[in-house]
This record gives sequence, structure tokens and C-alpha cells, in this order.
Amino acid sequence: MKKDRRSFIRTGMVGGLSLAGMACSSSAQEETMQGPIVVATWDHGVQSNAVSWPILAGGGSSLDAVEQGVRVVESDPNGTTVGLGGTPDREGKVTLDACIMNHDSQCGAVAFLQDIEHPISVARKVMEETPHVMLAGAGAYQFAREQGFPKRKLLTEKGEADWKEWLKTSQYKPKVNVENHDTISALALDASGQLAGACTTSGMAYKMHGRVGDSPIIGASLFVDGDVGAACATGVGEAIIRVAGSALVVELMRQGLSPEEACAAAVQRIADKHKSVEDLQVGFIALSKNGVVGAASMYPGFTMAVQSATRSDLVNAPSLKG
Ligand code: SD4
Repeated sequence: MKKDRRSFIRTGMVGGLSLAGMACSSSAQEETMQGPIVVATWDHGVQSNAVSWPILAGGGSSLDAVEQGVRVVESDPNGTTVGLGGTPDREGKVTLDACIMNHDSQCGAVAFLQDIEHPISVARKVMEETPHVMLAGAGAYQFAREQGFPKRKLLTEKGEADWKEWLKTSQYKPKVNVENHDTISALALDASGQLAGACTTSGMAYKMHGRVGDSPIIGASLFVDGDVGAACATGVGEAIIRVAGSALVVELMRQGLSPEEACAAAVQRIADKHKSVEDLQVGFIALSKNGVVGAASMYPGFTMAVQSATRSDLVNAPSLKG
């Protein structure tokens, strides 16, 4: 599945063609659905898929599968990019962003949430129990507590020690790929053919207090259209927001690009919109409504974990830059 730079650019160029050109660029969307499948970002996607898969294999919903899968990563204190143990902002506060979406365009999100271990489940409650799509900050926390979520300190001893070390230089530099994991995003297709996706993160390490990234923004970090497919993102959120990244991937799939071609085209779009892409890692994964998967990133190192009845592997995403 690993592709060389030339083939990445070729797929990236497909995204630059006219809509008519794109419409006949791929027949991937016409493949027949082969059964349930789940994909998730980075190496820790394997951990997430291990929980999602039995749900899907047992006939459960894609929404339950993605929520339950990413919760495992939220609870892992050794993962420094999501939930418990997440790297704090420059004031030493762990602030979380998450969103969830189903095949029917229902969605929920939380932003700048503190002291709650499972923002993804709070996001689902926002979707199912409120007339809104997103709650933020103190309001999101209050809602979570009212819904029965316990208060939990998320800054670990190691997280605090690392932050104090960081304070000595206080230099903000996006840190992605460093530990082969980052934001966890998962997309699933269940036995009844319904898609869902989830995204959860502690955001960029040592961000400004109050900074919200792409991860709670529907259309940026995550987008699901039951008629087409689903996509989600990881990496520098500001760049992903600027191009409405995941919505862009789904719209390109609607025009006929394969999931991988659509991801590559979105990465190319980000490159085109930035004077410099130094330190600008972004990655997308996508899943068509027929179960075809794809991924692409700006720099090497981004992985996608895939699990279905016939596949269980970790794919190195093709990258635009060497
Ligand atoms: C953010 N997209 O807050 C997230 C962080 C991330 O790889 O995914 N980093 O911008």
C-alpha cells in the first residue's frame, strides 16, 4: 500500500483537475461492500480497533464501535496526545477536544473541556441529548458532570514534569509523529452499511490556553456522509481547519476520487495554501460507504490501522514530502 512520491503527486494532481475530470478518475466507489470494517489513525489505532472490531463483528453499530474504540486511547496514561496523560497547554492545563458523527449527519462535539476523561462520550451525549452540536469550556464541563461523568485529574506526574521542563525554553513547536501516535480518529462501517466516525485529542502540545484545534470541528477533523463515505484528520489543526479538510476529502470522494486519492488531494491542497509546510504534518484517513479505505499525509511516519474480517494491518500512509 505504501506509495512512492511520484504516485502521491499523481493522485494529488487528480484533485486539481476539473470536477468533470474527477468524476471519471476512479471506480473505487463502485466496489461492493465486503462487510464491516474499522480504520483508525496512528499506531494506537490498533489498540482502538481491537475494541471496535468485536462490536462490529457482533453486529453492533459503527457509532458504538468508534466511541468504544477511541475511549481506550483516552484512558491510556502513556499516550501523551489524548485524554488522560495528554500534554497540557502552556499554563499546565490539559484541555480536550472531540467530536463524533453518524451516517445521518447527526453530530456532537466538545471543545476546551477539562477534567473529564472521556470527551468522546460527552460529545455523543451532546449529539443525543441536546439540541446543539458543540459545547465548550465550562459549559461543556458542567454538562458532562450533569450527565454523570466523573471529575478526573488528567495531568500525570510525567506530564507535569515534562511541562516544567518545557517552561525553561517555552518554545512552541508543533510536535507530531514523535511517538508514532497523536490524535486518535476512527471511522467504521457496520454490517448494516452505516458509517460513523470519532475524533479525540488533547491538541497540540503547549498550545496557548484557550486554543481549540480542528478536532472538535465537524468538517475539519471529521466528516461523515452516509451516501458517500467518511474522513478524519490528524496533525496541525490550524492547517486542517483552513481547508475544511475532512469535508473536502468526502466531497472529493463524492466526485469520484478513491479514498486514497481524496486524502492525497486534501494534503496537496494544504501544501498549496501554505507558503511553508515545514513542521506541518497532517494526515487524513478515509472510508467509502462500500468499505474502501485510504490515507495520505504530508510527511512520512503517519500510519492507519485497518481491521476487518479479512484484514488486520497497519498501513504506512503515502506522503507528499520525502
Ligand atoms: C490539533 N489535530 O489539536 C490536533 C492535534 C493532532 O497530530 O492531531 N496532532 O490540532
